[in-house]
Amino acid sequence: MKKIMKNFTCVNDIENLQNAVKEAIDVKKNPFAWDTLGKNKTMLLVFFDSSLRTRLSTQKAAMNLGMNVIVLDINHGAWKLETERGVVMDGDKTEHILEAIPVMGSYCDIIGVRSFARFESREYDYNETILNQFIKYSGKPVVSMEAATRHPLQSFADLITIEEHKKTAKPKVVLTWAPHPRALPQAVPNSFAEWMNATDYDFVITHPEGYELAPEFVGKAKVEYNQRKAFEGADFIYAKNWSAYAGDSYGKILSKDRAWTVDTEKMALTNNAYFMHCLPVRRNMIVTDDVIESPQSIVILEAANRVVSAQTVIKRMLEAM
Ligand code: AN0
Ligand code: CP
Repeated sequence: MKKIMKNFTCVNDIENLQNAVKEAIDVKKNPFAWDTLGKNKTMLLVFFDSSLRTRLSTQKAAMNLGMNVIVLDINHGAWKLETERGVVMDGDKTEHILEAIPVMGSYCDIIGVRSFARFESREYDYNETILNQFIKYSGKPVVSMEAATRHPLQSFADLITIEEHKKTAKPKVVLTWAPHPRALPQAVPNSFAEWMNATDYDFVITHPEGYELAPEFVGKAKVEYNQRKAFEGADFIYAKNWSAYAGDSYGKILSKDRAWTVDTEKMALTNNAYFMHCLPVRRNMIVTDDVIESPQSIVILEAANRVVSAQTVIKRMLEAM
């Protein structure tokens, strides 16, 4: 059956999760089975923000499908873009995004976009203003490579990794906040929560007071403010820092409390849980050296699965063309 996928921005774009994981495992086993699917097709990857994994894994995924790939760092070599309509462009911005997007779209068949939350306005970020302009004006299928509110390629890779490692049908998965020196977006935890809520796992979120995620992402998850209690019996610990979402504290750091760092003593409370993090990770802020280097740490396998999630998504888009 042909699966139509126009854009990939959230869990709903993947439809049946079990089928998607099965397809991903097939892709992983035989990555070159579809190496002519993307012949003479071009993937353009546009970065407004830094990346190591997303840049390399998405490129590799498209190459495995026989595509040509172009990567553009907007902030290095392209013109400075104005993103607001109606602005008199007499400042340092040379080009408007409303021309730049359809031009970029005219050079490719699929377009990937990375554009983080800016923290200037919660409304601007949570409306996914930049990503939605790409969807509206590029004329091509759009893959989110982490937008303001979600990081679906990461969450899909996380789900694949959990499915590969789980020892029970419904593992206990704990998303834990951990400290970080800079204000980070909620995209990774939002997205992880959205994907976990689409499974039947026992899903728990733990964070200090004030770090509540948007209710639409918390969904049916259990929120436990006592990190140690949350860790009890966990099969997977998924660590991530995020800044506050709520009202006036949106985008702010409320705590850098290293009592929340994931360490050996806390991991001992779990059911010999696997440790996960999307990377890049700050050692001894988010997680101690001992935990990230332990045999239970699957962060490298998790990152490797980014090729698998991206290839499954791009394959579906090519099949729908
Ligand atoms: C980004 C974030 O937290 O969204 C990207 C993670 C994949 N992390 C940093 O900026 C450190
Ligand atoms: N996990 C992840 O998306 O990493 P990069 O920011 O390096 O792409």
